[in-house]
Parts: sequence; C-alpha cells; structure tokens
Amino acid sequence: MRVMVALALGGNSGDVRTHFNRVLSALEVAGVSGIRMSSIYVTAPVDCPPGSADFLNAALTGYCSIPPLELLALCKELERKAGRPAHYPPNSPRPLDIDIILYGDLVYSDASLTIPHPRAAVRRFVLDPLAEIAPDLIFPDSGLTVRELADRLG
Ligand code: PH2
Ligand code: MG
Ligand code: MG
Repeated sequence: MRVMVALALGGNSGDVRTHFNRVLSALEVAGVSGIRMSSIYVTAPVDCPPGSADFLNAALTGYCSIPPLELLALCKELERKAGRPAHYPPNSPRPLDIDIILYGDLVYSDASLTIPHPRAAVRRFVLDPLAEIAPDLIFPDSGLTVRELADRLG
C-alpha cells in the first residue's frame, strides 16, 4: 500500500543543492513515486548556535510503500552520504537534514521517530515550502492543513 509522505530538506554547509538533487534521485531509485519538490528557500537559522549560516530549505511529497522506520534509515543513510556525521551537537551546521514530516495519516512516536514531526507545525521553513506543493495536506494530530498551520504563524 502506498501512502503520501512529506519530507523536509535542509542544509547550511557545503553544496546543499547538489545534496537535495541526490535525495530526489535516491528516493526514485527506492521506489517512491510521483515525487514533487518545492522551490528552494533561503531561510534564517532558527534555534541554531550564534553565527550559523543561512539554510536552504525545501519540501517534497511522494507516494511511498517503504515502512516508516525503513524510510528513516534511508534518510539517515542519505544524510551520512552527504557528509553529515552520525553524531553531532544539536542544530550544528549540516550539509543535509531530511526530516519525515508526514506519513499518510500516521501518528507515531518511539525513541527514534515522531510523526508528524514534532516541530514542523510551528516552523515556517517547513510549512512555506510544503504549502507551495501541498497546501491541503492534513496534519493528522491537529486536523489542520499545511495552509492553516502556516497562516497561524502570522
Ligand atoms: N533546521 C533545524 C534547526 N533550525 N533553521 C532553518 N532555517 N532551517 C532548518 O532546516 C533548520 C533550522 C533543525 O533541524
Ligand atoms: Mg531538522
Ligand atoms: Mg533531522
């Protein structure tokens, strides 16, 4: 069974655009279909160490039959291949961050993964790119759409 997933991409060191393009290709190879990607937004760092560089952020949606924890493992593998160390200080500069924002209407939490992403609904750098490609997608925890959540941020 395929479900629509929404991923947020971010990065603020090195050749972030190239890493984003590689994510697209890797997801296609992994069988994710109907992929749509937003434009790339330049965003100011949020909750990052002083002096952090601006980010590039984007969102993508696609139809996926990969189970959530396997999708997480794939995202971590792609981050690692982009040069991100396995362990790093919180919100430190990174060439690639891939966050699972939504996985169909799944609401899930364990030690490694929480879906919907716990901070996505209050982060403009997630909601604005996602609203560009999927404004009517519903966050199953609140029942609000991406557009409604973005409007709430004012
Ligand atoms: N990611 C974070 C923390 N802060 N700020 C921006 N602008 N973009 C991000 O992707 C981002 C952030 C944690 O993953
Ligand atoms: Mg993140
Ligand atoms: Mg992350």
